[in-house]
Amino acid sequence: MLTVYDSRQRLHYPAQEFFNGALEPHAERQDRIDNLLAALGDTVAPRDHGRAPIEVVHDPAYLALLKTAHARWRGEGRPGDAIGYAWPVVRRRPVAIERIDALLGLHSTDAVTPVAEKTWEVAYWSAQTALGALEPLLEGRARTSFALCRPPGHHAGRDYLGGYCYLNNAAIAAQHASDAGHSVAILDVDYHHGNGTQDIFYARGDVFFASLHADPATDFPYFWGRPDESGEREGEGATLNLVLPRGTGWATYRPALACALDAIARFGPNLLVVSFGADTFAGDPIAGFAMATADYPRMGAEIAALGLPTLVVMEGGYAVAALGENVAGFLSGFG
Ligand code: OKP
Ligand code: ZN
Repeated sequence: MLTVYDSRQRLHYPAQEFFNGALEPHAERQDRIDNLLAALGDTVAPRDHGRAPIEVVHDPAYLALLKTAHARWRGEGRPGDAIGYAWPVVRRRPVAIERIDALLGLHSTDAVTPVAEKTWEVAYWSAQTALGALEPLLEGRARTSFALCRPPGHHAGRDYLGGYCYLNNAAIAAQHASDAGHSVAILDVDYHHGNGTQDIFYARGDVFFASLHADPATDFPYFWGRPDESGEREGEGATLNLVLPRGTGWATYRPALACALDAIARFGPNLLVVSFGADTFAGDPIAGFAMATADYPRMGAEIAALGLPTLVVMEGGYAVAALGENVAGFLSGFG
């Protein structure tokens, strides 16, 4: 399996996140990368596709903030990472916002996603990694490829960060493939709902989005991912949310996955983007499913049976010691 990775993705280290009411060490750790690299072997660095494919998906004011937030935060004399703590109340009228504290609230969904010194650079190269892994699929040089993205992307929307995500790597790659003339479906099998990806394509009928995830009634991101969210306007019917209870293992997961794969097959894409999170693993420290290491090759094989050129994009997975083995297992399912 072709694995694309840029070593600059290791530079990002948000120190802390709010977890159970206190600032705790951040779960999206640098050593996730080390464990993945040890299990996956050789990688190829992406070429630089530049900002253009990122700017198709993300808002310019948001990108400008992401790039400057940490320096502005420090410029105001604040220690540590830039992190929002005040958000515009739902339905608050639009007002001119200048203050960095307020801008962070305007362009974020939560206080678990700090902007650290290198966040822009690292998120940029994570997005380039997704584009770099897509390239051989577009050129017909490979059937499957793996984008070893870090930080993850599926909670980031057009103009907001959240859920450890800054740029939506899967959406950027899907959009780029769509712009190259492909009919694209996105399958999100991270433990958490891919709210950012859903939001980006919600009103579009040309990109299909299906997600299997923990019930947002009990799990992050709480405000998105319910089964009645099915798209809007031209996008009506092009979003599919399948909600699973805590404790879900392969026996419960498999039929739901089959349902998502059927829906994707009916949509009839010619390219698949998989947002893959290994946080469905039983040992994950922040999640509640019960998937075993031996289940990941099965999951990969079921998805591979669609027979589509497939870009696998790394999302979550926080049981660091088992991460590489679980991801390598999933990729092995593609043969
Ligand atoms: C990012 B990705 C649980 C708090 C959850 C945020 C989780 C972000 C997950 N008590 N905190 O989808 O893996
Ligand atoms: Zn996740």
